[in-house]
Amino acid sequence: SVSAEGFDPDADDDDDEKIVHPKTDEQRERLSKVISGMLIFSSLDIEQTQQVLDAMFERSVVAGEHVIDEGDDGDNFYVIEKGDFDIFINDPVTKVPDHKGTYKGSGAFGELALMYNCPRLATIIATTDGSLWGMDRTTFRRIIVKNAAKKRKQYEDFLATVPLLSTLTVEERMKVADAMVTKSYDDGDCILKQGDPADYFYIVIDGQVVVKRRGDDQNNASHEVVLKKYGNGEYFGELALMQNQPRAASAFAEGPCKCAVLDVQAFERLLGPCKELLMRNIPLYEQQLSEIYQDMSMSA
Ligand code: 1OR
Repeated sequence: SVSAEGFDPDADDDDDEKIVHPKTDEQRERLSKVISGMLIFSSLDIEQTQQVLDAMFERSVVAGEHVIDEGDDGDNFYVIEKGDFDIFINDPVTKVPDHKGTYKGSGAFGELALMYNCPRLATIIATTDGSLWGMDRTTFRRIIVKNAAKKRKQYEDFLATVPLLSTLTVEERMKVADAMVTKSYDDGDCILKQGDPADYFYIVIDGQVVVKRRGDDQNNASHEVVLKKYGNGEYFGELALMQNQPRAASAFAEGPCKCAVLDVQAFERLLGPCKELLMRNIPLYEQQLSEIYQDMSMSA
């Protein structure tokens, strides 16, 4: 399992020579585009983002290539520009690789061994030809891990108040903080959209979120019903992730709001111990939906 013991970014020498991989304008532009929406880079300042752009290097892969093997030492962190990649973890008893998930054309991997100074926790295999951007271990620790230390402080108190996470140990909650990113929304912004593929899990930090579902009534007219409102410390977006289905409803900011966001891999890796709590809401959603539609057909 992951250990947070190696988490000491200050142990790395800050005066290290900065690593620069020269790039054409075209490459730099492509890389900027790839990293612009990525959670892991979203809290970096301009200077740090420049250093990331300088340090990253392009790597092509062919279908079938092992980019990372579980148990190896961690050298690089990778961001996907193109291509699909399977995630395997060896069964602890039989040692047979178990398929745990897939990156489809986007995402990032290889941060854990660098973050926690531990062997690789999973095997990543390209299932198509593809293109990656890599970042060496030293740069990753200097920039990303240093930022993660700040995030632990920032999220520590808040996460301790989230009921869903109450069964986690302090150390488990710290790892949730490491993987989390804050996203801010203005009134009316769509946070996630019904029918879209599921990518993130959300906890409301501040403000209010309303979840609405579009459906057809008996006359096939489509309308939107409010399913639920969420306030501080409440979570949403778990249903599609757990059921591996498109979003069943849309979520909107009601007034300005802030959410803490986890990607699907971090959700599966870190919230396993909360699964029972997460499952509890699922029958409630179904019941609530059938009640809403019953009411509508009665009043029609
Ligand atoms: P790494 O440096 O350990 C393998 O190298 C990478 O696979 C790892 O960082 C993550 O970026 C990525 N558990 C562990 N690592 C995962 C997982 C994962 N998913 C992606 N990686 N899961 C746990 C399953 C119980 C989630 C599977 C969806």
